[in-house]
Amino acid sequence: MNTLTTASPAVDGALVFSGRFQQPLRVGLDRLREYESVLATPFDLRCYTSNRFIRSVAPYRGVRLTTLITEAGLPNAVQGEFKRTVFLAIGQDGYVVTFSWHELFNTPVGESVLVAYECDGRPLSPAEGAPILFSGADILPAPRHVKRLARIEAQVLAPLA
Ligand SMILES: Nc1nc2c(c(=O)[nH]1)N[C@H]1C(S)=C(S)[C@@H](COP(=O)(O)O)O[C@H]1N2
Ligand SMILES: [Mo]
Repeated sequence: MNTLTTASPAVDGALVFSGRFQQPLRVGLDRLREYESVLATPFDLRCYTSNRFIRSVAPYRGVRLTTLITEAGLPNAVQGEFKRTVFLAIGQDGYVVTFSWHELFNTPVGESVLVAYECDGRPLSPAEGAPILFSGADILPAPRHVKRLARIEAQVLAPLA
């Protein structure tokens, strides 16, 4: 699948890949189902700042973030620059969390970073937070449990002289 658009602001429920990808990509909530899906294990949502238990979350189904990033194309204008790429995951409300290329593609953490569109066998609606990005291997999962994920922005860090 190859959905080419401009890097325009996200419309309702659409996820935009912008910045230093080889091509901008925009994936609507329905289109997420067209990719290979992964079923997550249930987990407890806990806030990092307070350790507060928020709620137990039934199994999510979603597509790996790495699958979508690979479709948008990692930056490769300069040899190896993908290895100094960071990805900002941005909610519709402007909430931002970070991932590194190494973390996503070169550690086990990346295998459980999903863009979820289903929970407990039921489709998630935008009102319920869809699409939800979450990192299933995090110690305290709430910070990187981004509701209403709107954009993934690729930034290539400059080499240090
Ligand atoms: N879009 C978005 N997602 C977010 C946040 C946010 O501010 N915006 N806060 C995170 C943090 S720090 C916590 S503790 C939980 C809070 O989850 P709740 O709103 O379901 O209680 O959401 C996480 N996901
Ligand atoms: Mo939090």
